[in-house]
Amino acid sequence: MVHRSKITTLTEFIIQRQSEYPHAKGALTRLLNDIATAAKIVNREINAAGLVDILGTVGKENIQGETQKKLDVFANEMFITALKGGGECCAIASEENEKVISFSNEFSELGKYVVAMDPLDGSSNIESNVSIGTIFSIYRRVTEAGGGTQQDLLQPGVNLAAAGYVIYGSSTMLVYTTGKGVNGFTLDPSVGIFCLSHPDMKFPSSAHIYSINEGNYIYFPEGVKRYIKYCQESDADTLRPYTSRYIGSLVADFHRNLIKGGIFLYPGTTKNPNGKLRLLYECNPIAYIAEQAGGKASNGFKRIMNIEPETLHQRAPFFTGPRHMVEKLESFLQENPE
Ligand code: AHM
Ligand code: MG
Repeated sequence: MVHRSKITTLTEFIIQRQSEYPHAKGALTRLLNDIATAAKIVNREINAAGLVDILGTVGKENIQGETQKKLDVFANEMFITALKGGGECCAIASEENEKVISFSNEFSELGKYVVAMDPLDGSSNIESNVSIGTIFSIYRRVTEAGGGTQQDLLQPGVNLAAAGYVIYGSSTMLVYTTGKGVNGFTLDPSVGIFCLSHPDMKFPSSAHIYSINEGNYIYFPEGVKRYIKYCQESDADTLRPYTSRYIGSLVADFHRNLIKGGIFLYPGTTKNPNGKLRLLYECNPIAYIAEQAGGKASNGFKRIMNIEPETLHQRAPFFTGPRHMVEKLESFLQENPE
């Protein structure tokens, strides 16, 4: 007879976790559930992307000057709708919207949380069937009443209440943390339920991957150039030369590195000194997960989660992975200041 171990669903898991906080009223649980529900609907559209008229662009640019894909717009609307209807979130900052979306209806303005998100990260990969993701940051609001404001969203990563990502890959997973470790849930598509598949995720000690868009090499700071050469040198004790892996989709690159062990690098360049990735909804949530998985996230000189944000869409150089790899990279940058 085959014995199946108990299946723990995402909903069961977050309710169990909530019971560890005697004063919790379930608001964060409901908010995470709202995100998971929207993610399932986005997942359905992504899976059908080749079948229905959803590939391609809508002929507009977002605030970053990037062409919006139809799926970007769909995912953005879906998460906004789910969070607005859920009542726990009083404002959203999204990669796709220039300004904060404040929910000032009498239902949502009581929400204690705000969410910063990249609804569809890595969207340049959509047409080629490469993994894409959703990234989210959840903060407690700091204003007292009414719809949430920019002030609620311009908080450093150290104030995060929760963060996570959804990866739409060969399977769909939701990975999140509330500051008590990192747990991963795989969507069972036959029943539409996220089930705990990766409890207490940690970077493995045998890390040997580096992930960077080396096509930009000539624009990188000297410290990064030297670190890349270090990764390529032979040294059995440190598992070098490392393997190079780069998808061009932050969630997918980070997720692989979390499971297999590797460092992700998106440095500043001579053209873009702050790099490409956005602090509030790309760097901070991934940094929180990295730290909770025993790793580190830095802009090369400072912990990402300590950076005080000044604008919603600000960017930061981003290096994340196992602690020892990020610290090695930092030493190269600090020895080679520009
Ligand atoms: P996006 O949010 O517009 O999709 O851009 C972010 C993506 C990340 O997923 C990825 O790490 C990076 O851009 C790749 O950039 P590049 O193509 O410059 O290597
Ligand atoms: Mg995006």
